[in-house]
Parts: sequence; C-alpha cells; structure tokens
Amino acid sequence: VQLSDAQIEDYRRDGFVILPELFTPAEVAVLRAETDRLEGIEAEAIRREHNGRLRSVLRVHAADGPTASPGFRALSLAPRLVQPARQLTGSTDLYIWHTKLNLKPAFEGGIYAWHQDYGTWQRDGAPAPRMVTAMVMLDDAAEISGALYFIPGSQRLGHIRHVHNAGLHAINPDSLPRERLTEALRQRDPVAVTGKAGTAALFHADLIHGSGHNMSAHDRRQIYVVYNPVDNPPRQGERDRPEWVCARDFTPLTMGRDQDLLQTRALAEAS
Ligand SMILES: O=C(O)CCC(=O)C(=O)O
Repeated sequence: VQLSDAQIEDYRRDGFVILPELFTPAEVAVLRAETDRLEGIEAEAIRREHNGRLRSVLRVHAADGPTASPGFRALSLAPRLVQPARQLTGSTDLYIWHTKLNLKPAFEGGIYAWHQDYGTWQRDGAPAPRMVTAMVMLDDAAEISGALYFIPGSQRLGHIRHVHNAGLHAINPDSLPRERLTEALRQRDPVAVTGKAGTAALFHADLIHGSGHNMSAHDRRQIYVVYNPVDNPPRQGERDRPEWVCARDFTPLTMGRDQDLLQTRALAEAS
C-alpha cells in the first residue's frame, strides 16, 4: 500500500490517516488467536487488570523472547504498514521503537488520559518526534468500548510539557495541563477512531490522543507498532527504560511480505 498525495496531506494537516479494513478478517483471526495464546503467558512485558485479564503486552514483534509472536511480527513488517510509515517519516530506514498490544477488556479496560506519546519518548532520549505509530484494530471499535480519540491537528502545537495527573484514574500517570487541553479542544473537536476490525490508523508522535473506559461487554483489542527512523535513536535519556518499551537495536527493519501473516497460521498448525 502506498499512500496517495491526498492521504499524506491529510496526515500533515490532521496528524493521522485512517486506512479502513487494511487487514482481512482471516488475518485478524490469526492475531486474535495469538492474543489468546499470550493471555496464558507470564512475562515482565505483560500488564494485567485487577481481574487477571491482559491489559497490555509489549515486544510482540520480536523474533525471540517470551512475548514474541510470529503473527504480530508479520503484521509489524507487512508492506501495508511499513510502506506508509516510510512515506510519512520520509525515511527508508526504520526500526521498531516498540510494539504494544492494548486489550481494554470488557468492563475492566480503563482510561488513557490525553497525552502525546513523544512526551514519554523524549524522556527516553529521542531527539525528535519523528516516529509514526500504526494502530490496528483486532475488534470492531465502537465509542462505548473505550475508543481511541485524536485531537486533529494537535501535533502542530508541538511538544507540550506533561504534568502529573493525580486524581484522574488513568493508566498513564502524566497528561497535558488542563488549560492547554482546553485550548486544543476548543480549536478542534476530537475524533473517535472507530471502525471494523482490521482497520489501521497511522498517527504522529505529537498528536494528542486518549481513550475512555470500556463500558461494553466486548474486549477492545488494538495493536500499536511504533516506527522510528534509525537516525533518530534515543541518546542518553532522563531514565533508562527496559528494552521492551524502548528498543536498543537500531538495525533497519527488513520489510516482509503481505502474505506472511496468514502463513504464520499454516506454520503454527503444522508444528
Ligand atoms: O489503547 C488506547 O486506548 C490508548 C493507548 C495509548 O495511548 C498509549 O498506550 O499510549
């Protein structure tokens, strides 16, 4: 998939572009089966809700390690995501900053307060907000199930210093100061990122986004793949987070083939 000039223009203006049903139902089924398998694993790169259901799993794209998943690796290297990420970053040589599978289980899945991802990544030492995140829905995403929201164009505000959000029962401890948020929300109405399973959204590292509680009876599973140009690696940061949230291998990724994702199912069945 190559993005059209109009889609690239949308991204420059709004900070995101949506690609409806980029992955087929059969491919999504492979990824859901992988998610079920990961539910049974214990690892440092896994977070759970109070009821024991998965909240998030990191490093699912890796070739090895406890959370490695051939299906999610194939998705992360699929030309359908890598080519648009190359166009939007303007860089052919990308590596994966991290991958994160967010589950938002039915009734339990909680709030991600409004934030810009680069707020965190700058503290990791990343020189510039040049990353592009590809989110792919593994379930149909509706507003009631804790949909992701974007504030269109907010990436153009640049990086805003985040503050600790005591009292807001969010998963992420830091968010934007209320007055800056109010200003951004007055400029543009937020957009709910809803759609059919398999839909992808690519978004800018400075785009303000967040999501509410999953009040539905259905899980809201979404995978996030963060691509970063190899010439924008983290330098010495304020802190040293684990490799599963901030990768240290800056070897340019090798793009896979679009058929690889379905083939991982055949390989799993044969083994
Ligand atoms: O999955 C979501 O609803 C939001 C996740 C998010 O913004 C994050 O992990 O930084």
